[in-house]
Amino acid sequence: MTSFSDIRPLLAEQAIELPSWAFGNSGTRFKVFGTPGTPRTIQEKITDAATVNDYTQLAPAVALHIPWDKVDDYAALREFAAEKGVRLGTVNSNTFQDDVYKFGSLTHVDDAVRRRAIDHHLECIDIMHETGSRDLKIWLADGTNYPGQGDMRGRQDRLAASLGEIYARLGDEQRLVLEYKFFEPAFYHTDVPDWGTSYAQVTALGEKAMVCLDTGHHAPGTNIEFIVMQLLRLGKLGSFDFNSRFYADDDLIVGAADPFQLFRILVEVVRGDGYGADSPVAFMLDQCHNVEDKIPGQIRSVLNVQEMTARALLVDRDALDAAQSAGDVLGANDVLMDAFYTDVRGDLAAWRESRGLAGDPMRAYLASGTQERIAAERVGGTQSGWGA
Ligand code: AOS
Ligand code: ZN
Ligand code: ZN
Repeated sequence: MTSFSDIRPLLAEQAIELPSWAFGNSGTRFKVFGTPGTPRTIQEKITDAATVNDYTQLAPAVALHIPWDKVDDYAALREFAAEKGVRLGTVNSNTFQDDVYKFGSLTHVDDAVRRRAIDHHLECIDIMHETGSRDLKIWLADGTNYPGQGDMRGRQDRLAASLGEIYARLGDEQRLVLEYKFFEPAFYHTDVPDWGTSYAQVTALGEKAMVCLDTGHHAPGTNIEFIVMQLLRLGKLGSFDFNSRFYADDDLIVGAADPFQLFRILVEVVRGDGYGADSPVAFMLDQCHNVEDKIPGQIRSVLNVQEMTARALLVDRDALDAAQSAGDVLGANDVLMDAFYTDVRGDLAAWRESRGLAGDPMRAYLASGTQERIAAERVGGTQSGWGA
């Protein structure tokens, strides 16, 4: 039987990167709601991310988005983050907002557009050298809306060539992670729609290229934990974008829609040695807050990941192996469900208190007055938002 005291040291190894854009306003294609206290600068976004880390000790890094988080002096930004107790993490490129990319970016038929998209990624790599970031994350909006609109084969070949140029610029310690998404904004075909395509593309590049799995980017009913298992088995799971979804790419609080799915994913992460300080898998959130406050929204998410990680670590592997080997269908299922149904909240609260944190970080944050203070202080200027 695995007990909570067995997993205590492992819990300290959890690190979840927060996306800078989670702290800006976001919405749907119908409306973006402004929220009092929303950051106006990247420094204020980093400050808010650091607040999440102060209350949880789970979020030591902030992912940047270029150009939304562009600054003149990245060394100064790196120092600013360090003063707040966090570091700058994954750099996310953006080839989905300029008119020139209407018909694609790294896959475009026009060499001039493709060149521009490649150069944007080279600029991101230069920035990564200054920020000290390891990973370049590429998510492409490339695709078509109608059968016949584009030559899917040609687009795939151009994608490979473009990625090859970007990959060649990576430093020894840097990596490229290629994110897949089955649809949206393109509705007929997407150029990197699934893990297989991402895997094929990154495998052709080399060891420093890996797959990024966004939990919201699959068709309903997809067995995501199977994909996690397979990518870990193949040594190609580079990172997660955690969020949850009810319908499409909803980018909701992690574990809000389906905590059991989050548990099943984390069980495979643990099983495949994807968890822990030495793991090559970066845990990130990719989440937007349309109607709720952003800092507590991020606190909720990292706590949900921590809670399900604890439950996944509690799975009694020996008992599970024995039941599986014996063909004990219901016994094996019982072992898994026992871990899932274990309420770890009390033990986690005590564990936090032993590390100088509030047992209930969410309640402590809400009682701290921070939300009211930033709402009062951050008047004037322009609130940041998805796309700005
Ligand atoms: C888009 O759907 C993807 O999830 C991206 O990972 C992400 O939302 C984007 O890169 C933010 O800029
Ligand atoms: Zn994502
Ligand atoms: Zn997404």
